[in-house]
Amino acid sequence: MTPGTLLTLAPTGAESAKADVPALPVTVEEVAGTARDGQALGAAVLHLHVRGADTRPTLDLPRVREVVAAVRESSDLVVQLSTGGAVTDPADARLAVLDAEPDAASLSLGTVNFGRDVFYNPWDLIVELHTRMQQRGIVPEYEVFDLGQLATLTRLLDRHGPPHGGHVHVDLVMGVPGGMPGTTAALAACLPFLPAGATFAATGVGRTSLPVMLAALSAGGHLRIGMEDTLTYAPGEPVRDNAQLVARAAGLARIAQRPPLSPTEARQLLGISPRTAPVPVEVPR
Ligand code: KMH
Ligand code: ZN
Repeated sequence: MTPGTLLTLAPTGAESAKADVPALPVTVEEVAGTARDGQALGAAVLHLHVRGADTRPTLDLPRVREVVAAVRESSDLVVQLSTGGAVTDPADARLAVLDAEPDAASLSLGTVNFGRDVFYNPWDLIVELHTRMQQRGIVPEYEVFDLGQLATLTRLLDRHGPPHGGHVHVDLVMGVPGGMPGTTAALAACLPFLPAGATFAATGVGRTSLPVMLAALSAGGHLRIGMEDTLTYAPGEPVRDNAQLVARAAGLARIAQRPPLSPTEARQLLGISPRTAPVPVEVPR
């Protein structure tokens, strides 16, 4: 059993509009504050989609660099940039995100229906992301939306070698309309197909958030939480802010006797070099 729980905070995503969800962090200051508060409550990794000054999703490199720098100023979180972006983003712009020099980046392992849209992840893009991350010392988090994408991961590692840092970490993204359901049975079905030595986290989108969290903890997995995936805290009760979701996940992790890992411990687990000057943030254990 893994000793602690890696909490990845995905605070914003590319799908919700600020006008519809005022608590969504979109400005540089809001994202930096969310990172600081998230770390104080137990988050160790920030899965980051950047918004422009107009609050809409953007892959504009100067803006991405600005937000990455602000997060590093305000927290010690591992900065994991999304290379998934929005469903409308072209492959070259998604690849260019790596130029912002994050610690880590997401890497989606297959095309999936995404509600009424299609999230395109053809094999050649997967290979290009994997090999560019190897070359640049960026650690991937492999995003898996369906069971067959774990077979793609095995093929990728067999043909193109291990990721930078040598450790394979997978996030099972469950409950997307078009992907695998957010159920204990689906999570359990994935586990035998993880590469040897890999760790996994799970994310339950929407109302699957809580059952997926409990299933992942019971199976020794880690957690991704945040307003990218979950906007309702309980039936009829909108999420107040990302801190509320981190606090709930940290509490469940402590109940499972696998308390949240610090950013330093997360770096060790994921094979990311330590930060030279960590930002001191008090974390209750
Ligand atoms: N926004 C989704 C289309 C990722 O960040 O890598 C893709 C996504 C996955 O969120
Ligand atoms: Zn994302």
